[in-house]
Amino acid sequence: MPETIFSRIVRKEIPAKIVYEDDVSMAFHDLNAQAPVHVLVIPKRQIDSLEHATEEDANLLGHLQIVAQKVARLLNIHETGYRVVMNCGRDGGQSVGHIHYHVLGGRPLAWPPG
Ligand code: DGP
Repeated sequence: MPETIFSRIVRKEIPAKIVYEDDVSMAFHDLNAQAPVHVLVIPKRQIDSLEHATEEDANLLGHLQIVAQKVARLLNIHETGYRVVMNCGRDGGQSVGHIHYHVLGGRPLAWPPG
């Protein structure tokens, strides 16, 4: 599995605007923000895609969702609402091969997505 830019962000070799970090996860602002709040929540350990996650990753994936909730509260979008989404594979629009949830908010978000 080739390493991505996200592993370098985890090791703090390249800068990111980090909003939350713990032993197993990190959350930082997306470089290409699609909403007033757009944060990525990632595991520090690389899993390249949801398609390759296993039952052993279930606790970690659940943890990332709770981190997404923390991020929403930290950035004060928890009352207006937000979206937590993970892109998977080509048609899902995934461009970085290190699993991540997008936390989007700060404006009304259209549904269905494009
Ligand atoms: P996805 O397309 O779902 O794989 O989302 C990848 C996101 O990662 C995309 O919204 C842009 C963001 N991104 C890519 N490279 C960097 C980077 O070096 N730093 C930050 N902060 N975000 C990045």
